[in-house]
Amino acid sequence: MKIKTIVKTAGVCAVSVACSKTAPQRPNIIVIMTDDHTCQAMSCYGSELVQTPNLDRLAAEGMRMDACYVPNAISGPSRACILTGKYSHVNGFTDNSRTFDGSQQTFPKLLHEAGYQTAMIGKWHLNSEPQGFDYWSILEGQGEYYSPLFIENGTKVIEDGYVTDVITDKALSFLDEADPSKPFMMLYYHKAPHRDWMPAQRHLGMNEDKVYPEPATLLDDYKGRGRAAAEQEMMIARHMWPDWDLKLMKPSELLEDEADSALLAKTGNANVDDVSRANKAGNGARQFRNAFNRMNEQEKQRWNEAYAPRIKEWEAVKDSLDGDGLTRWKYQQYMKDYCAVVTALDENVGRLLDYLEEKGQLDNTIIIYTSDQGFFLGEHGWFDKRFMYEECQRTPMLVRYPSAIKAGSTSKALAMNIDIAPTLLDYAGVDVPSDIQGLSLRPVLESKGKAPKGWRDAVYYHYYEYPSWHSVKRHYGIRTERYKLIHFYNDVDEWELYDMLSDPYELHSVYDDPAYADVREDMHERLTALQKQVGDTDPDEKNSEFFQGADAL
Ligand code: SGN
Ligand code: CA
Repeated sequence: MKIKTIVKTAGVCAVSVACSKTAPQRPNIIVIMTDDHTCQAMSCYGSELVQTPNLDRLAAEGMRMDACYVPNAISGPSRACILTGKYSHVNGFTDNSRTFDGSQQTFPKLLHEAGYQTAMIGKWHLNSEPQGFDYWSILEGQGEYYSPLFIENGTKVIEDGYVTDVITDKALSFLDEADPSKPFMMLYYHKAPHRDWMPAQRHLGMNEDKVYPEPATLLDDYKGRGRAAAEQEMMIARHMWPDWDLKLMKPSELLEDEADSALLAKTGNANVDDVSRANKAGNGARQFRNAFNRMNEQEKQRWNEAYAPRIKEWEAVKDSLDGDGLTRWKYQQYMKDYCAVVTALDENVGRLLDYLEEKGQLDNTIIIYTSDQGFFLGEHGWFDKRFMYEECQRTPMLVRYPSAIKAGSTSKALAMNIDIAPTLLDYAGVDVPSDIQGLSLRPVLESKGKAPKGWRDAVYYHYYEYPSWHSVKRHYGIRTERYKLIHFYNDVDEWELYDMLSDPYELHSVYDDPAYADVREDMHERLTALQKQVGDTDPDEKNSEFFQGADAL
C-alpha cells in the first residue's frame, strides 16, 4: 500500500497512517536571541554592511518576517515580554532597573511541565534567577566579551575565551547531554553585538580597510520632530566615547590599575554597580581597562597590534575633525567593530546549525532567530535603541521549521516578540493560557507569510526608562501598516505622527499638518482602543512609580 504523505503541521504528524498508531513527535525548540543585532546588519535583510551567510541560510530555509516589532525596545523588558508573552506593564519588567518576578508564568515553565528538557544559556539580564530550566548558565548582568563570568545553576564561574564562542560551546554541550527520549527547548541568548563591540581575536583588524556606506540620515539635524529626538544622548559625534566605544586607548594607558582590579575581584564583572556609575560620569577609560584586562597576555598583544593603525590615524585627525567630519569618522570605526562582532555571531550560529544537521536534529527543531530589539547603525546620527522609531522598534525574526514553513518565504504580517511564547506552545501541543497577550504565528508561518483574516492591524509600544542612559524620553504609541503615532510624556508632552509611506525615515512629523487631521483623529482613536485592549490605560499617570532611577541600574 502506498502511504499518502500529508505534511500537515510539522512535528504533529507527517504521515497519516503512522499518526494513528504512534504518539505524535513533538518538535525540539531553539530560540536564538542576540543583543542589539538589527536587520540593517543582516545580509538576508539586504544589508550591505556585513555578510551573514549562516543567518541567510536560516532565512533561505525558513521564513523571514519583515514586520516584527518589540513592545519596549530595551534588553530586560524585551526578554520578559518573550518569556511571558505579555507586555511590560503586565509582566512588571518595564525597565532595566527592575527585578523579574520569576514566580510568574513563562513559556519555558509550561514546556518544562509538558515534559520538555529546558535550558537557558547566555545573556539573561533579568536580575533574578532563571526558573523553569533544567540547566542554566547565564552571564552576570551585561556580561563581558573576554573571559566572561557565568552563573551556572547558581555557581559563579569565569570561562576562558570569547563570549560568543563560549555560549555556543555551552549550548552544544547541553545538546550533547540531552536525553534523546524527550524533546528539548533551549534559549541560546548572545551578548553580541552589544556595546562596546569587542571583536574576537580571529577577527581583529578584519574590517580596518573597509569603507562603509553611510545611512541616509547620518547627518540628521532633528528638525521636523520634537524635543525627544533633539535631547537624547546617543549621538555618535557627542556620546560615543573614544576610549570605550572606539578602542582608542594607547597600550600604556591600558595597564591594569589596582583600584580597577580590586573592584573586578569584588564584582567579577566590570559592568555592574560602581563601574557603571563611574562610567556615567564619563569614565569610559576605566571601563575599557577592565574589559581589556580580562584578556590574556597574548590576546592583549594582538589586540594592541590590531588597533595601532586606528590610534595612529586618530592622533593625526582628531584636532581637525569636528561636527559632521567627526560623526563620519566615528561611524566608520563603529561599523568596523560592530560588523566584526556580528561575524563571530554568524559563525557560531553556523556551528549550531552544522551540529544539529550532523546529529540529524536540524529538521525536527523549530529555530527562531531574533534580537532583543533593533539598533541604530548611524541612522539619525545615533547608536543605541529605545525609541519607537523604525530601526529599533523593528527586530529581526527568522523562523526555520521545514515541515511547516516554506523555504525562502517572507512575511509582512505584523508580528511581535510576545508572539514567540504562544507560537512555541502551539507547536508543542500545549494549551496557550488565555492571559497570554501575544498571538500564535502558526497561521502566518504555515500560509507562506500571509496574515489570516482578523489578524492584528496595529502594534503597541511603551518605553519607560527615563531619566537614564542615553536620555530617551518616556513614550508610548501605535504603529499600523502605514502610520505611527507617538506620545512623549513625563518631562514633556509632545505628539508625533509619521506617514511611513511618504516618510520612511521618520524625519517629518505630520501631527500638526491639516492634511493629516483625519488620520490623526483616527490614530488617536485606535491608540485608545489598543491601550484598552492590552490593559495599558492611563499610561502617563501610572508609570511615574515604575522607574526606580538610574542609580538602580
Ligand atoms: C549599558 C550601555 C548602554 C546601553 C545599556 C542598555 N552602556 O549600560 O549604552 O544602552 O547597557 O543596553 S555601556 O557603557 O555599559 O556600554 S541593554 O541592551 O542591555 O538594554
Ligand atoms: Ca539590547
